[in-house]
Amino acid sequence: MSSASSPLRMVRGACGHDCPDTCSWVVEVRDGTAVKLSGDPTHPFTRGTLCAKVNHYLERVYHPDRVLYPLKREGRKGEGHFVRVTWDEALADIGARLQAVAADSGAEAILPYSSAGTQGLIQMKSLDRRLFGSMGCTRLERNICGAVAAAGLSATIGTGTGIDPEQVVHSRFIVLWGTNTIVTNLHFWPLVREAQQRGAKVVVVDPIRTRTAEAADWHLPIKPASDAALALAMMHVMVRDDLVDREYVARHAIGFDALVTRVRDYSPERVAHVVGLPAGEIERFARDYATTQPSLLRPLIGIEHHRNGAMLFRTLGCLAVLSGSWKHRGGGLARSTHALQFAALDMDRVLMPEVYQPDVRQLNMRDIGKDLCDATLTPPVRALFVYGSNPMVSMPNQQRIREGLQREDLFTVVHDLFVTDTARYADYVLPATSQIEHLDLSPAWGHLYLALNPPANPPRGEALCNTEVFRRLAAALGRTEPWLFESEETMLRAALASGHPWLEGITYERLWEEGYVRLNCPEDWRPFAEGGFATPSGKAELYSESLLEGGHDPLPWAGDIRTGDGLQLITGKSLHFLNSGYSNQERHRRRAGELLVEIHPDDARARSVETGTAVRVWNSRGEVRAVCSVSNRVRPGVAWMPFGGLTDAGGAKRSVNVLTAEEPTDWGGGSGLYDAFVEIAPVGQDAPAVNR
Ligand SMILES: Nc1nc2c(c(=O)[nH]1)N[C@H]1C(S)=C(S)[C@@H](COP(=O)(O)OP(=O)(O)OC[C@H]3O[C@@H](n4cnc5c(=O)[nH]c(N)nc54)[C@H](O)[C@@H]3O)O[C@H]1N2
Ligand SMILES: Nc1nc2c(c(=O)[nH]1)N[C@H]1C(S)=C(S)[C@@H](COP(=O)(O)OP(=O)(O)OC[C@H]3O[C@@H](n4cnc5c(=O)[nH]c(N)nc54)[C@H](O)[C@@H]3O)O[C@H]1N2
Ligand SMILES: [Mo]
Repeated sequence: MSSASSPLRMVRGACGHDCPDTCSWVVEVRDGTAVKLSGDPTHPFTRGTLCAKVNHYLERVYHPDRVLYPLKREGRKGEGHFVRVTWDEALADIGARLQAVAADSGAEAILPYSSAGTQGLIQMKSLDRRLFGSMGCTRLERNICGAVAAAGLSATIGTGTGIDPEQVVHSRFIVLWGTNTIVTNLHFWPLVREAQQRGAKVVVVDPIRTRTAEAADWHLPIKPASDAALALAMMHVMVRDDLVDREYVARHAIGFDALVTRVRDYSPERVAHVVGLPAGEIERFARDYATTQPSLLRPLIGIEHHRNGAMLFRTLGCLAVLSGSWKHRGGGLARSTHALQFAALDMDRVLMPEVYQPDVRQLNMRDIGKDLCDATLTPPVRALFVYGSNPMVSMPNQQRIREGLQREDLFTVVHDLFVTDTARYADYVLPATSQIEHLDLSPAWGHLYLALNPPANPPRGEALCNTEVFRRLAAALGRTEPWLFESEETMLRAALASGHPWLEGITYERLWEEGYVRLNCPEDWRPFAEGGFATPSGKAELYSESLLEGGHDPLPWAGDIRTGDGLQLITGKSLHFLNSGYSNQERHRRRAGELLVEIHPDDARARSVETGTAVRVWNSRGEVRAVCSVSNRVRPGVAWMPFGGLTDAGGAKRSVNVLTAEEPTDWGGGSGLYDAFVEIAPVGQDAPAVNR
């Protein structure tokens, strides 16, 4: 090592990926280059370990395929041929094109499209919302992740969140309900293990024997989408055997008598074939759950991707109320903490909803393919501005999205770090900064720490962060209002100055000093020990008048469990990809290996396929090639494939969203991604040899 090189600088920051953990990290920088990035061992929740992806984050930052300059399309959409242009040229043209669309068809013909590619506070949403909102562009319903869970739970308990996840160490009966903790929420697992070592029982409810299920004390391999039926059967047992916390329910809930009548229909014997579990096992699960206090339900996101997703969450809410577990430290239900973080921060000041044009049309992000192809939409979508999202891979019905993006009369801009599958169809690709190249605040959705992420390094090439792109775009559009040009620091200070007690003493300066700070949530915080639910009635609503008004059953029920021909395809998150991210990187592709479809031995036999057989996986929407893996990790009737991976760019046609449809959930505006049905046959064989 040369002695002339400047000293090593250590910069504390935090991961910005769409993941509950929001790991704190330390970046080591020498001569303007980040040379090492490692977990910050002092962080009480993430404890210095990083995941299989972020361990190699610097490879992503310095990847040869990073987009370093603005690119303009040459050749046909989808071919991926671009030429370098300057930011000024790009923004002048983009500005002029957006203005022309707005003048011609109205600003609603412009669709801004983003998700949580970075989930930092201001890079995810701030100046973009102000700019597009004040122009009157179509408003995107960003309901692909978490909105259904929140809507379903809210119907019962008035919120989509619950207790502080760190309190799990005090639980004695932990149900990881449709969440693959070890893969998707790694840093929660050591706390679960700590509880387990103190005598807690860990149960996993999942149709797949995931890594998490394998590490649990008890795995209930439920049939997909039947969780509400299981929860109702548990309530049946609790009512029948007098295991309901009657005092808690009498004081803090409404609709108990009606619920008692409802759960009569859900005896374990009657429900057994619906949920695919023996009645005796349901009985035992119900009794153990009710009698081992504190008991904690831990769902995250996965189960909301069914058409009855909101109802699945609503019934879990009811279960926690009947058990009275909210009274106990470590009891109740623990889900995303985003609502708590965002309630503490002054988000109105950041988002400025008061400057938005009223009554503009809303389009759901799930429907992007359908909407882009819909010539009858008034106005049709004529310009699309994508940032922090890769809808070609992550949204349902990929063929239709491709068809929409291929439209010659659609003007598309994509701001990203890489030429993603979506970006290949763009007229302009704009280079985005990585997390170590921009300033942000990272509110976690898996815990209650707030972290500051200062830039450790200048951006590579001409990459710009989201906020800077929207400032420059506002200028290109001839806008001059000062609130379109606020600095990152001004917005972050404003967000922190909410006056919320959980932010008292948590200043911008302190965050620079300490890196991360825990919100001032009381140590032993039991949000609903004394009721206080934020529902219309102020009580937990086992019977919901608001649902009735919305045209739903006011009482919990099994929900519309989707059935179909063939195997039900579950496409969950995978270890080596972060949604579609990392799938362009050799290391992660190699580790993920070939695209597998896992099915049960009975289903394999019926289709004359075995482990290693190259198969087609298809339905009426399209087809994906995969390699079959026969295993009893998967229950009969279910096929498992990992979500993520490349399509065009890798030439591998891997995206499982070829097979999913834009099917809405019962309420909450989400997507029934996991209610796809497929057939499987060896490559070269037209029809499966199945006896139905
Ligand atoms: N490694 C990695 N981590 C990630 C991500 C990633 O892509 N990779 N993505 C991040 C994001 S955006 C999110 S939203 C979270 C999601 O975190 P999770 O909610 O934990 O993830 P999912 O894989 O969507 O679903 C979890 C489990 O639900 C199961 N499941 C499916 N249908 C049913 C059902 O009907 N009933 C029951 N009981 N279980 C069912 C699936 O088999 C799966 O194992 O993970 C985050 N963390
Ligand atoms: N079949 C199936 N489909 C699914 C799911 C599933 O489980 N199964 N899960 C669903 C869920 S829960 C989610 S959250 C969605 C995720 O869907 P998306 O939000 O589309 O997620 P990603 O594919 O990770 O795309 C995020 C993009 O943002 C880019 N990015 C990162 N940081 C920045 C930045 O600072 N600025 C800009 N401009 N770009 C940045 C990344 O490079 C990446 O290309 O997918 C959904 N789709
Ligand atoms: Mo997500």
